[in-house]
Amino acid sequence: MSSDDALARAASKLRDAGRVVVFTGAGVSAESGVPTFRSAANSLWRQVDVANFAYPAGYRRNQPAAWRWYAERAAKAREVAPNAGHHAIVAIEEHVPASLVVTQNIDSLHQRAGSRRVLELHGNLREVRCFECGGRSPWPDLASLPEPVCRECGGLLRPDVVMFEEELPAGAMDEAREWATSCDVLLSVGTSNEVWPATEIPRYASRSGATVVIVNPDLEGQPIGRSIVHLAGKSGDVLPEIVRRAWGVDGGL
Ligand code: BV8
Repeated sequence: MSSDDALARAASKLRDAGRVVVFTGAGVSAESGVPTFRSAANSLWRQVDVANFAYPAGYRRNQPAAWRWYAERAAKAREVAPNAGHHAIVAIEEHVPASLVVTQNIDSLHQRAGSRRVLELHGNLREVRCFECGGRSPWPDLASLPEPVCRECGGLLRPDVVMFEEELPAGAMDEAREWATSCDVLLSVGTSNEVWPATEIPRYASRSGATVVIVNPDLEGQPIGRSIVHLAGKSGDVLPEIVRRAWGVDGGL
């Protein structure tokens, strides 16, 4: 299928959809300047050893370096801005009767672009919490702390993200599955599909008869199938184009 045919098919399915899920990964924020994890030269896992930062045991052992690494990411997330891809997703929400953004991202860019229903599977960089007492604080208040020590109990502070080997927020996968198995279209944008259980979400949709539209410059290893449409390209280019074709509006604003 040519890319023009694929774009036309995706736009047509979206225009006729009553219920849409937009499932996103780090790639949707790449054009905002947020590093991805595994793809480009600037990917995070090439800079640090994930075992020492994004696993609880490694995080506890590797202080204050791991705390500072997350504090820098939280500051970066506050500095960057949503891109045309995030804004096109908001345009989709405005034109579809029911929609949900299910994101693996922790940068809050969907919310800052104006998305109203965002399900964060892997937590966020807005807050800090204590490993011991669970006390929470907004990150900026604590970013300058040299040591991540909880003021309430003296415990170790951590970002409010889901690290590897930690459970996702209670009910998150249930809600994601309920939406994925009842939607007409699921857009999978900017994810390598490497992390479980999030990686199951496009499969739920495809098995339930939805059209799955995959947007990624690198389609290698992405799911294939009769109801799966591949759109090669950056989300900041492809998503506004789909919105233009579906509803004749400039979705990337
Ligand atoms: C759990 C938060 C139960 C922290 C993250 C063996 C096999 C399979 C699974 C496992 C296994 N062993 C263990 C597991 C389970 C494990 C897992 O999946 N491991 C992986 C490494 C194999 N999962 C877990 O541990 C989960 N919990 O299962 O609990 C349990 C209990 C005890 C023991 C075991 C299990 C928790 C998972 C959550 C982990 N937290 N991050 C932080 O961010 O620091 S995961 C991390 O990866 C991020 O959240 C990220 O969102 C996520 C997925 O990555 P992507 O978003 O897809 O990003 P990536 O860089 O990979 O890809 C970017 C894509 O964008 C690329 O395709 C690129 O081509 C594309 N792109 C680039 N530019 C653009 C673009 N696309 C569009 N436009 C562009 N411009």
